[in-house]
Amino acid sequence: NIPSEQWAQVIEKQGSVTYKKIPVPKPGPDEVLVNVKYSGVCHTDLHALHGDWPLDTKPFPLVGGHEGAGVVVQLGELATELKIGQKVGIKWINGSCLACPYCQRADEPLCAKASLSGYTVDGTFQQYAVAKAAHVARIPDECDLESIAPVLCAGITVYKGLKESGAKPGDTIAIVGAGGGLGSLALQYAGAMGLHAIGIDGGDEKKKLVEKLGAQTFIDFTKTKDLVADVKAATPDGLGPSACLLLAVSEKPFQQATQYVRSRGVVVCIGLPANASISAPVFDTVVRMINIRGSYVGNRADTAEAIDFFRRGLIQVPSKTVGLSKLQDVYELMQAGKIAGRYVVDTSK
Ligand code: 8ID
Ligand code: ZN
Ligand code: ZN
Repeated sequence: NIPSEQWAQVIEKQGSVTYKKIPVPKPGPDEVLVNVKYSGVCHTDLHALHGDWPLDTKPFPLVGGHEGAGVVVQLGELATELKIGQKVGIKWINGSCLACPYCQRADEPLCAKASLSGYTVDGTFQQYAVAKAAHVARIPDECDLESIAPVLCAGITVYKGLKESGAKPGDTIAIVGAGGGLGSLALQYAGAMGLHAIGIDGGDEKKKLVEKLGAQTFIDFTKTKDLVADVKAATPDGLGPSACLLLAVSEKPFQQATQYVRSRGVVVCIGLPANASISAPVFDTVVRMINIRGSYVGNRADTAEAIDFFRRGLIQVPSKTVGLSKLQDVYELMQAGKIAGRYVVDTSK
């Protein structure tokens, strides 16, 4: 009983979405059709809406969304490893070639042929979406689809970023953009991994959330007179955090992090502000042995691990749910920087 039409939020022109009925897509042989119940709204969806990245989307109409949690309702003939009714997630990496040198080493986010949900293929802001069977996230039956949705991009990405940071239990890590979607999950993954977190963001609502999620210190970037000194002072020995996760959608913190991270520290770039660069003095980078690196979502094993942290009850996602029909309102709040945590949309409303 798969309908032929469904509700979706469609980008027909840059900058706005239209809530309308569109045909239900059909899965190819190596794909599944997923009845998306809930989808998180990631800041990446806003970048897609505005077209502010140096990467083309598919031609419009485009359905955004890549934190979709739902159940399998139809299997392509080769998708024998999944079952009808099974809980799955559609993540940013919708599919990859599985054959190139990166895919062979399970670095599938680096695959030049990777398809991206809600960007190069239609995503999860619709009731029925298609994804490659090999790539859909396997969600254990006991997990609640509404609360796990944000794990499917935000959770995987920050979990991977924390692994890339090399931080060890007992280390202090700075989380920049700590009150946003990725940030609020980063605080909890960091806590579950035995790290101390310094949360950096702006405003009292984000301060409250960041402290509730276990940060040892909150630093308000809109109020501090010397952010670099404040971050260093927040570490027990005053030498600065061992690592920093940059999740903010703004260039300035990318320049600051190399100054407050401790010597031999790791600066992990994850946020993707439009037209931004990162630069650091060569002298300091050399004599303080600073590492600057990027981290991009996660592979299928990172996905399974990030989901397992959630299954074990270690990750509570601070989210608000509204109907899919209200997506434009969510985008406006996000644009204004007013979202503490994550918004999730319910595709049935
Ligand atoms: O794989 C990846 N690398 C990946 C995966 C998913 C998302 C990258 N991203 C990118 C998104 O495209 C976006 O550019 O990460 C960025 C953050 O996504 P998000 O967490 O979904 O965005 P948000 O909920 O709007 O949170 C951003 C937070 O940054 C704060 C804001 O106040 C907000 O809470 N922030 C800003 I803007 N400037 C700041 C600053 N100077 C700042 N926090 C501290 N200092
Ligand atoms: Zn995302
Ligand atoms: Zn590949």
